[in-house]
Amino acid sequence: MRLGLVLGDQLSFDLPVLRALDPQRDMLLMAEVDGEARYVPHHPQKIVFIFSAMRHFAHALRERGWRVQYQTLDTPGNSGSIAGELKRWLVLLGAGEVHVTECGEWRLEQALRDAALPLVWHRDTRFLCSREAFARWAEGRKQLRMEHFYRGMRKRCNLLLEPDGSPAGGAWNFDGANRKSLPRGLRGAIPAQFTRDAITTSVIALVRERFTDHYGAIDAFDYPVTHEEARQLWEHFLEFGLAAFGDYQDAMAEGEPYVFHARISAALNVGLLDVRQLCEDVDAAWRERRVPLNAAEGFIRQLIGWREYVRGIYWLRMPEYAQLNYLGNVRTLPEFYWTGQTRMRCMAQVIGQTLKLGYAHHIQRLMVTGNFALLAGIAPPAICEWYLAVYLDAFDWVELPNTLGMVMHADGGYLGSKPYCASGRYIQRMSDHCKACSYKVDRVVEDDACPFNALYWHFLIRHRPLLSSNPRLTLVYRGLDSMSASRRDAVWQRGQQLMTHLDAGESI
Ligand code: FAD
Ligand code: DLZ
Ligand code: SF4
Repeated sequence: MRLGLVLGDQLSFDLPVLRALDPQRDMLLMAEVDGEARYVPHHPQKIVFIFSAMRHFAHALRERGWRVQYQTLDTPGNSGSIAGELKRWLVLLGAGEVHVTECGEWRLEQALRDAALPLVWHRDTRFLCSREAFARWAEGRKQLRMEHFYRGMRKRCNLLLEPDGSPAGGAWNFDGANRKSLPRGLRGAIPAQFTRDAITTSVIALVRERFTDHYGAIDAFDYPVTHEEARQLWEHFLEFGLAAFGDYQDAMAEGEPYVFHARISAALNVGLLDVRQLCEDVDAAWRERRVPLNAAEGFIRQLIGWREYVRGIYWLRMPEYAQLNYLGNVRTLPEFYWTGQTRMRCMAQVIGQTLKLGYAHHIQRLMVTGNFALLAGIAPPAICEWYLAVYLDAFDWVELPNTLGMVMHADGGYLGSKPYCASGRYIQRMSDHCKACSYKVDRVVEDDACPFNALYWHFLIRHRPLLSSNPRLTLVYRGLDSMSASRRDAVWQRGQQLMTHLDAGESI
């Protein structure tokens, strides 16, 4: 008899381990363990989501004839770690081999490799680009660029192509058309809703009791926990969200946590949705003229471009990638990231919805909480831990390159060509938060001036030796140089004052 491991983010019926084993002869192991639930202070809804989806998947596997050894968190004898459970059940069941699918996270894969177990590894075919194929693509390239990778993927996957193989609409990228702010009076799509069954209700009770020390509310939990529910979420987006996704991809608005975003990342990352199917559905929606090309292209780029690209970089560069700190940041994470208590309206909105829902869309993560961390010089491990803890979709393979590389520029520009630093003016353009803020977005040095403004210039001044030769920052440095010396000094002083508040543990 062989034992097959199914992890909390491996809930797919076509998981390689399931294809390699025989339901008649072999046994599957699924385990809720403290080690995975506590290695960062995960949002309570993230733990509910994973445990409930795991329990539903175990049921579904049993219905398909599999024997599943399922350990709940409070099963007596639970060793508390995945490696510990494998060792225990290998002996108890007298199994000869343990079959495992590549892990999402380097940390866990290393722990399993170190555990002296008779492991048989399987490549995770749920991704479109294997670790090896990405390494071949990257070989010999001095700089990696997502756009080049993406074009290759479009051709390889035959998505949004004309019959002659050229890109639909004559261009690979319609980003220029995808930067509209939300017009007054237009609301985002109404989100799909899900009812809690007995399994989810009992998991909520367990998490409420056991994880009182983790930040984030549990009450609003409203996520799909089965393949059928995830499909409903996806179809809801195809019908009500996708057509406007392109235009308003970068928009933010008061009280609009989702705008026209799909909200599928958590379900996709744990295996409740299949990326190939999603891409085919979007391609079909465009061909049948149900959605415009800028929406279909924008969406597919996120899935076969960014998602696969960041995973490729993660596995190419781990473990040393996690240690990078190009800008030499050392500041601790301000307490308000965990409470939302700040006078900065944009930050309070994004952090508030994050604590309530375990969700924020890409521009909120990149240009609000990410931008602030970059400008304020937060140490990469501290901000990476925050992103890994607070979002339902967060797994190291996707969170780390996005945070450490894209947001913090801690890899020196390996993943993206320039830091996404921005002043309050960007947030003003893409949202209505500034109107409701007690800071003034058009001021820089005054006590009531938007903190993003002085911090932006402070960032550019203090990192001048590392950043000024970047051709994509030439104009920005020209703007800095056109300031009078006294103005530059006043801006620097205001930046210093804000940093002093942060270092004293005060909210701003
Ligand atoms: P949509 O905007 O509707 O996009 C559709 C899908 O595209 C997403 O579900 C996701 O699977 C994929 N996608 C979009 N952008 C990215 C990206 N940059 N990288 C990878 N996939 C992408 N995404 C995660 O899945 N897990 C994370 O831990 C995570 N951490 C992030 C941290 C930071 C600092 C930033 C800037 C981005 C992060 N992202 C992460 C990417 C992105 O923000 C989320 O995938 C997205 O917000 C999920 O919401 P959605 O499903 O509504 O996405
Ligand atoms: C995120 C998570 C949590 C909270 N709990 C578990 C768990 O108890 N059991 C499990 O198998 N997986 C869990 N996961 C997902 C794992 O952390 C994930 O499989 C690894 O990070 C590797 O990608
Ligand atoms: Fe955010 Fe500044 Fe606008 Fe306030 S004024 S909402 S801090 S960008």
